[in-house]
Amino acid sequence: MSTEHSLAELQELDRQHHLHPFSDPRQIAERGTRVISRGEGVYIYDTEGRQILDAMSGLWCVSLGYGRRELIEAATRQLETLPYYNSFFQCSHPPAIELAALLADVAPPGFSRVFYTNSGSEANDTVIRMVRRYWDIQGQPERKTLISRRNAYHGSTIGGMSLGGMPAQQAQGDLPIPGIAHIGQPYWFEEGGGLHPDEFGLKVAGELEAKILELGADRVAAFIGEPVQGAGGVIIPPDTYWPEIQRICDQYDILLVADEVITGFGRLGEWFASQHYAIEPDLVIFAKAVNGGYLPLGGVLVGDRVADALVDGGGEFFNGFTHSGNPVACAVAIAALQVMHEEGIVERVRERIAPYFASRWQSLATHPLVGEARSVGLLGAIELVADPATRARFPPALRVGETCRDTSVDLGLVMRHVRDSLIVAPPLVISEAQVDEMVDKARRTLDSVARRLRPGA
Ligand code: PXG
Repeated sequence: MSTEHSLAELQELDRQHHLHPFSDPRQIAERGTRVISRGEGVYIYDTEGRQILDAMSGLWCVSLGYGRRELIEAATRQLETLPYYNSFFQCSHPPAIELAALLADVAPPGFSRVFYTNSGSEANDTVIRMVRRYWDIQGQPERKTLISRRNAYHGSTIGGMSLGGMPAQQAQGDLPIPGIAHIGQPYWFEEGGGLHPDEFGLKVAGELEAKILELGADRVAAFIGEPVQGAGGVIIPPDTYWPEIQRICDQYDILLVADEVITGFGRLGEWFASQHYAIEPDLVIFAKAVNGGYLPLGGVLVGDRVADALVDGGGEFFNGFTHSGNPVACAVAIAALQVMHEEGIVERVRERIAPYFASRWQSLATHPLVGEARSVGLLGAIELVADPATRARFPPALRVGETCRDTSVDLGLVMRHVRDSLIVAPPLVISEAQVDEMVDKARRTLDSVARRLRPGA
């Protein structure tokens, strides 16, 4: 159908009939949507055939690039064999079973079971109910509260967004729901002031202990965090942060939930970022790159402590979705894991491409618009500032981050902006030459915006 319409017609139909997630309809009406019609490798193409390097892997998910034959063929085969069956009421099917076993193989030690959802949001909602169920089974039903963080993102369902920590988003729909508390975030560049990053890491981790003591440890069910906050702006915690969070969770017997929707499946050069940061979570949330982002699939890796309780003492857990463990989505995930094993994708990220990306990305740090360039694995951020020496920001009305984002797309590079920072999460299969292209386009973006901000300079 899309081939029958010109770009202008598609944009008009989009405006008339399609309500978009996280988009201002007035902006869409004024500027039209960017209509992407094809993808190949790390590149996407718009309806006019223009090639754009997708340094966001779609929305952090197309980790193996577009057009992978193995994934397409796995989906096709499964559609022909069994496009749908469910896993409710003692039913199962080979793709969900085989994928569960493969996930147990790559999961951190102590994980042998998985609960499937279609998305990260549903997985977070599942976790809220699962940790409360766990404490019910333990005879501690008053342990209800989950502690999360400001500027976290855990999805956009009522539960996911309640766990999230973005006040403007939560104001829509009267969130958070009861039983969710928030502490600060380990965002040194924005909030660290004059503290050394290590000191700052300990300080914000200490807020967890203070919150537990305020609420009473016997009322706290779990702490949840993204190992690296993604949508919040690729916030890379100081080295001291996670060890201290782990210590506090252990001391007060609080379940630790790692939301690895963005960081899972090789993004940091380990299968999971929990391994990179030596976090020992009780539950791991995943989605996105589990099947290269080709079809909706998410879930919760359930550590043995919680899984054993659910299995041995729980009876029926009233939670699940029509498409929990959809066979086609699972078949593509099996193919994606096979590609990752065969091509050594995780090792390639850790040993080759992440170090190369880090050095090239760091070269942007001296640009006059840049206050900090940071990266971990294949996640990168740059902080846009009016004065690198004082970290002073531009006036928000100038919308410098958004201008940079728009300019970069015009130059053939998808970056995302979060307020006045720019972030990237390129496909794990990106080559060195494509990293060069990405960083060169990012630099040209900064040059172009700097010229507009300071015409005389
Ligand atoms: N947890 C984390 C850490 C996420 O990043 C979700 C949960 C929710 O997953 P689903 O599959 O329900 O979307 C996410 C999703 C962005 C952006 O622009 C980030 C996400 C989704 C859409 C846009 O940064 N993250």
